[in-house]
Amino acid sequence: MPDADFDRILVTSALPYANGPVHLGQLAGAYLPADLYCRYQRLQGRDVVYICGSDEMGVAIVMRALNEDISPQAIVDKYHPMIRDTFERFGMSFDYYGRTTSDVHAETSQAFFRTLAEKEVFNLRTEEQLYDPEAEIFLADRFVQGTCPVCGFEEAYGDQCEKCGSALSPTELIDPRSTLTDATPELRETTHWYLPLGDFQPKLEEWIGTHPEWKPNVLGQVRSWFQDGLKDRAITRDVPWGVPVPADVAEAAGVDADGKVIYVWFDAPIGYISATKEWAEAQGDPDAWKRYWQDEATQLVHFIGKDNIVFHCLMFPAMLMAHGDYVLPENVPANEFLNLEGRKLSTSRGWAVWLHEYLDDFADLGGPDLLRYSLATMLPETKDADFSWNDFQARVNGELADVLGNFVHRAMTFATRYFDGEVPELAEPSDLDRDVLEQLAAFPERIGASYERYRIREAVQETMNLARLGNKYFNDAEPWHTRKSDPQAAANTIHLSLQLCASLAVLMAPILPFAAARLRQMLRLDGVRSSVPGTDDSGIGWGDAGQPLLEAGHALGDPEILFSKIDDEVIQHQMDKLQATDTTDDPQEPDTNELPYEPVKDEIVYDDFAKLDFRMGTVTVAEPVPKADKLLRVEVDLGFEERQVLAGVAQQMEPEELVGKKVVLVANLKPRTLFGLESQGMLLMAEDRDGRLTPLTADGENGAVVR
Ligand code: B3M
Ligand code: ZN
Repeated sequence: MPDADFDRILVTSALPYANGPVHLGQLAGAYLPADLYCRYQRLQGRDVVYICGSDEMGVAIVMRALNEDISPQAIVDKYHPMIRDTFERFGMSFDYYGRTTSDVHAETSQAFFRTLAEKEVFNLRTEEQLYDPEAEIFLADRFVQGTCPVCGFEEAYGDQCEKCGSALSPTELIDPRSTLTDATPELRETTHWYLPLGDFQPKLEEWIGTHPEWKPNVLGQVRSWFQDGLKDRAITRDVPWGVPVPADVAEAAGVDADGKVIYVWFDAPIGYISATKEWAEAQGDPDAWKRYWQDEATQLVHFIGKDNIVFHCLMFPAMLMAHGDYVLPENVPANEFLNLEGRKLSTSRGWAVWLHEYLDDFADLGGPDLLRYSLATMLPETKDADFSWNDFQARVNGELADVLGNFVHRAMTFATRYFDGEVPELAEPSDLDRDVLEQLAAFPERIGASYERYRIREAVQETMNLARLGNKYFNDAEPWHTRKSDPQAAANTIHLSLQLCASLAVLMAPILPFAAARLRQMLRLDGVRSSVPGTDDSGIGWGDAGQPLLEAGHALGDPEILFSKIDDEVIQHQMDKLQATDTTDDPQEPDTNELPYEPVKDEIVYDDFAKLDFRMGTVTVAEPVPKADKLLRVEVDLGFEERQVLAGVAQQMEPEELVGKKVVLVANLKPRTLFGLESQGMLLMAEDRDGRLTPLTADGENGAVVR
């Protein structure tokens, strides 16, 4: 276990902007996996502090304030409690949930800024920036929109193009306009503090080099940033909302600090530190935060979504290195994105599922656990994943109800009916019984190993495998037969099934904390360590769950249904709701899901089909055709002869992508000449509704007839 070197674990989840409610995409990225991880670690008896809070500074808040026509303070005062309460209802087990408008945060981030300024880490630069003459304000980040210089998207923001993902600076935009007044901005001089990230690159590369165990999607992004070379980053802004640049620092630098604030991506990660300070204060141990941030025996883990990788793997670590007093993250298990019903999730287009609405809608239908479980099985850990309501229903009905709930119910009702509601005695176990005991013993470590490696999906699968084992064992042992033919055998089956239920009541607690509590109650299983903050490491813990936890003769509670099935109407209602809020109608970005399928052509007879001669071949040459920007000249080896084909794919694929590919060629098409070259056939391609082409390919030998 990697943690052997550590005495304590500090876990953070990205601080959500307090500019709207929380949706499923955020949950799947930074919150749910972290909560499972922390609950698991607490059951292990480890010293864990789990920190989060609302990100209440920055332009994202101001934009929302402008939208809702209220002040930034009113925005964060509206959304912070809403987010905090929704998380709580969902069962997020934060040790502390803070907010970055707190005094402690202002002091902490200003002190951090001051320390770096005193260490002469920053550069000051005076540059021309976009200024809105009507609003009399510099146009940072999202205050300016214009055409993306990379992809031509006309609504790119000053910090990023949402179409192609390029990171931009406001002055790079073509035809910029102010999002505040629509005025055309002018250039004016302003002075800002810069963090010279480039200077940190060698140290950052060396440090990242010590972490080959990080997730490949994270290392991949980090390496590509290194490859491009890290650039200086402005860490102050002329924005009317944020943590003010400390006046003493500005004065020492001879800069007018009026209206200048610390850039939100500088102060937000410091928010993790300020929240830990506030947690320590609330514990009555104000210095405790130092152990978690400054003692090398702390394992610091940041759970985030992939869009925050650069800040958590490069910028914040560089800040921590520059400061000198802090530990660096041990891991940053960032997740990819969650799509919704096959489409990119978009809050602005109403294509999202809001957590608070889910919690309201499913309050009497199974509550948070259903979503915790189904989302956990489909987390975008290695690549983007898709949430669909049909999957959700299938997970709940087919796994929670039919496997886990069913197993518990069979064991409990059998014990109630035939063993007076007590755990029967185990005597002279059969080979089957012994085998189950042996398998049970391996579960805590196996599931734990997945959590330790941040493979949360795998941990969930392994946990459900214990319920699967239970169901299979119950079926194979057939207690409904042995009850009459061999009562002790039936007693053994029920004894062991109840032991599996008890172990499940511990091991499923990270994923299904509410159902686990009900199961413990049903089993009257007391003394299990809690997976939420504020408990010590006494009691039945994770490792104990590999052994039988119930004594023979132990009195059980009444059987209850753990999970009910979700009806089709409930799912249909959610689908309708999603459609009703969807406002997608952006001509710039056609929604491929709504494009029509090409109609099927008129019927033919077999003889029509038999006239076509399709052959397998291998592409040996592919090259552009001069002056024909749509065509590639391709040579195909048909085994018995070579063919030259002109394929209209040059705008969609690189010649190199085709060379070496097995393709299917229409071999008896009358040749025709294009740009002076004879095309002797046609390559078969699959054309998606949006026009995307994929060559048809198969494994047959060159020259093989395709029919
Ligand atoms: N609020 C961005 C986001 O919500 C930002 C995260 C801060 S983590 C220190 O994606
Ligand atoms: Zn773009």
